[in-house]
Amino acid sequence: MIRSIHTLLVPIPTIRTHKLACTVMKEQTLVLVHIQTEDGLEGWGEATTIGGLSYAEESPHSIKTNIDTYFAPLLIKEAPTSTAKAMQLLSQHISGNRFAKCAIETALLDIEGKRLGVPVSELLGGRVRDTLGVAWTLASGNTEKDIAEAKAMVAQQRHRIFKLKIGSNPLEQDLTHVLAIKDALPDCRITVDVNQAWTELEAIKGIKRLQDGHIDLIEQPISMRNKDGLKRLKEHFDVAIMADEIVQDPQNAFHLAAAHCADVFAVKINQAGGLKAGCLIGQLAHLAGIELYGGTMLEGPIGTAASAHVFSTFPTLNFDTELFGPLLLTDDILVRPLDYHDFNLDVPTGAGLGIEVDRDKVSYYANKYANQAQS
Ligand code: MUC
Ligand code: MG
Repeated sequence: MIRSIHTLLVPIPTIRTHKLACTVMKEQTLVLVHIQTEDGLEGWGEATTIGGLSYAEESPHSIKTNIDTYFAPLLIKEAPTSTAKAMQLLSQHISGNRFAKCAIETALLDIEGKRLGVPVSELLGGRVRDTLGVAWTLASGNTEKDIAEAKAMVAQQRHRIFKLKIGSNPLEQDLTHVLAIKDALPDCRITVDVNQAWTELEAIKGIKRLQDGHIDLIEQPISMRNKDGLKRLKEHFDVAIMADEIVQDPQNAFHLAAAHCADVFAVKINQAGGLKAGCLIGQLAHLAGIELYGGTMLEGPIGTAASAHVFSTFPTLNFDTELFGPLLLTDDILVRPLDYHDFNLDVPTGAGLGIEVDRDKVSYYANKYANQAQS
């Protein structure tokens, strides 16, 4: 039975400016959820979004406020006896708020795994892989800096798949940038994420040049509202077209999969509304013959560990993952950071999420935020 639910806003600076079509980030705000149970267990969950309200319809502040005001009182009052019952209760009484639901489910599964002595992956149907390939996003806004950054990543055996954030510059400038990076790194997989910035006509022009330049994957080139346009692009080009922002809860993913609107789905646990929802999307996409990619909402280490447990259960993961979120931050809030090596991330093996949160670090950043907000 749940005894308490606490939420914290934990902003951590990024190692460099991270430039997307929709925003420019200098820090990432983690919304942490800490749940304690009557029998003395505790679990951690995390929600993140990107650039306040610029990426999605929930912000760190709305996530915290809605958990404090609506989720926590409901869960304490109704006292659900399992994660499944708690999530059923939330879906009956709270519409939307998928990111907040994800944070709560993460903390509850962390507790359930600890109680049963098994990793979260085993509560989600079981892992079929123990390591995940991890892409890095080049988004400094400067071609030469991006090339130097990518070469350093390859030399450290950290990443050999690179995603480029484009769409905020004129089309020609973006294409020149991408093709220069592909030229400098011929042996690496290079993908682009347009974050919905192109019109369909711009996408036709842009994707043709990127396909000719041997770019491997084109992510969400046009508005998430133009589902038919995405399908047209998928059918017109050989290069793989990936759906990201448009893939939301399992029901919406089902319709996209049934209509085969994309070659690949980026699955994100926040966007899906939780870990089980993320697994469901992975399974249904696979059944529809759609390839899978493990996406990130630039989560910190708690959300990244949760995502890793989910992606470890996917039947196939041919486009790997982009679970680099913790590496974009200047500090880690775990006692032992997640293990990145040989171009991969190890899926944690301990009970629950298999991580230990550094409470001093969490308090330091949470207090810093609270003090800034007051002054
Ligand atoms: C997105 O749209 O995929 C993932 C990597 C990154 O840099 O931004 C995110 C969001
Ligand atoms: Mg994306």
